[in-house]
Amino acid sequence: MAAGVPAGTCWRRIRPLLAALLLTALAACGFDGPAYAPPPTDVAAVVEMTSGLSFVAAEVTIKVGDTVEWRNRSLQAHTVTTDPVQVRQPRLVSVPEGAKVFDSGPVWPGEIYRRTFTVPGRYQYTCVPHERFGMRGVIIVEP
Ligand SMILES: [Cu+2]
Repeated sequence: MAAGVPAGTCWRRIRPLLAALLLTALAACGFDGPAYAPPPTDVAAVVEMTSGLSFVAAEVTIKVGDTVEWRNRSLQAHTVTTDPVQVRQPRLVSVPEGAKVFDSGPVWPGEIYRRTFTVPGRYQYTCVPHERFGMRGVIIVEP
């Protein structure tokens, strides 16, 4: 410590700067919800992936040919998965007959995943890392 500078002064000066840096970093990670642009007009529904380990809304109804957009507004990666091979409880995921199963792979904080549904029916999906926490959703595609 330099002569004449009371102990703790340095820390008091640095602390607000560190706090600002931390908040900026957390915001960049989606802590406060990343700054998303509005969805394109061809997106029929937006589902948020939250820090509470849920999809909001958990159930969405769209028309065949519509696109759903998932937005990760949390601090951890999530997935949108209907592939029974990827999950612990295959009975909890499903797609209608004639539709292909899918897996978004990791959707990182601040990222978006979009999917267009061309086969009508009921799609039950889960988030692979948070399946055991009940992070599940349903897309109903009307003909
Ligand atoms: Cu998740």
